[in-house]
Amino acid sequence: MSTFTVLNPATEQTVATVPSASVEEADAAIARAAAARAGWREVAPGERAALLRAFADAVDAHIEELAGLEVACSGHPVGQARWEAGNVRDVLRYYSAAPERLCGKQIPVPGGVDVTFKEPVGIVGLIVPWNFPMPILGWGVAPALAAGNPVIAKPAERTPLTAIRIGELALEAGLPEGVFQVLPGKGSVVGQRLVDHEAVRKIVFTGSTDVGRQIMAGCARQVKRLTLELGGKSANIVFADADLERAAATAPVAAFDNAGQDCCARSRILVQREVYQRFLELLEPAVKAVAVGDPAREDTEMGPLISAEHRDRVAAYVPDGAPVAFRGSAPDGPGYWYPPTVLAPVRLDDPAYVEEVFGPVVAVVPFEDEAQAVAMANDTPYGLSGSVWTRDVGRAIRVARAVETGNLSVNSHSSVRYWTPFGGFKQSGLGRELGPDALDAFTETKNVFIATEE
Ligand code: TAP
Repeated sequence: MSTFTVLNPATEQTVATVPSASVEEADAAIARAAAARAGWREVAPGERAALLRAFADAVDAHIEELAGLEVACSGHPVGQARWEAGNVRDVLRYYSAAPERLCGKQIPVPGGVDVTFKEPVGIVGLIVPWNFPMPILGWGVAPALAAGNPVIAKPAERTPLTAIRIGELALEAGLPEGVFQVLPGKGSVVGQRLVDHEAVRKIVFTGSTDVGRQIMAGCARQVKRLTLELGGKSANIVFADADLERAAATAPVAAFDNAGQDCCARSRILVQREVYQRFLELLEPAVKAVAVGDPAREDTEMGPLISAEHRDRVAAYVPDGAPVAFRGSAPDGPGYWYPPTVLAPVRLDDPAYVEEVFGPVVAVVPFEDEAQAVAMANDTPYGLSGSVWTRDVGRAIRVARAVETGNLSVNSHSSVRYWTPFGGFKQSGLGRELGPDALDAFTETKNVFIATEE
């Protein structure tokens, strides 16, 4: 049996050794899901809702345990990890209201009655990345189960522990066997099998754009349903009339949350030329104040990167001689630490400005006017997130509409809430998660005409 060693990224110590499933084990899990499918679909809506609420309660009763696992496995600051476990609970509760509201339509037609039904799509394969192991799991599992589908989740190899525990909690809460399974293993083995197996009817993938492209090609062979949440290179656009103090105070969170390993990271800060210097002066103390260190401490704001390889990848974006304007701190000694780093001025063809770094590196560049700000924000194959800072309401709306991304915030650093839609334009993804419409991704509309004429 092959295994994967989970390391604590803050200490480099072994946390656990986890079995890595084979293709045969993936097939066995798919067979269990297939056996559970009809039974889960037939569970009465109110009962399915009650089971999801019981599942949410079980997660709620284990927030500290789950947070502790995420601190050890992913290096997330404990306060953040608690929020992430709470997000799984909240998303389960939100979608527990769905089974009793999966309403179809009655459409007027001559000669009879026409009704539509929202049928479950079938077995869902959920492929989760390492950067937000709990929330991204919950965003797929909760609506998929609510819509009546069995789910097989494949966590990332580096961060399987919280998913495994959440899978156990689902069983303890009373979900029938086979309805929600967690199958740790390699993407190229288990993930690929979920894509290739004909009994799996839908894939939900979050991860890199390169792997997303391969998965899309794989799904095309069977016209398999697919939701993709991929990379980003989002812009934080600061106009001269903005509340510069607030924009600068929140820019570090927007760029360095989860050590920048966040697809929504606003890793390009575009600042109107007349306030560019002033903004940098305000940003410097905010960046230096980010508390980087032991993720188990309550006051830590930023932990380590996920792995030594990933730290090397991030560091390659800041070679010797890179235009580092200023940096925050990072501990010495064991752990995959990298300090919050601000690049300015940068060339617009600098890879750190163009590519997704997925680490705590942000580039600050000036712009002249609104048209240029929008053009610069859109000059990327990605389109996931972004922010606009201005006191001019008309401009806020114009720019928010003109920037080609799926989630924007105005005068705020954050735009993700479980009851509002989340997803990308362009190469940042396909489809939407969260919010009321996410159920559509896990159901097929069936149209039935019933003749009433004699
Ligand atoms: P990936 O390497 O793309 O891995 C994501 C998941 O896919 C992992 O579980 C991985 O398994 C699996 N996988 C790898 N190859 C596969 C294949 N051929 N078939 C099926 N599954 C496969 O990304 P990552 O390194 O985990 O995460 C970082 C990237 O994800 C960043 O670029 C980031 O932008 C993006 N991301 C985007 C979002 C959203 S919401 N848009 C959220 C998080 C991350 P292994 O564990 O074996 O590698």
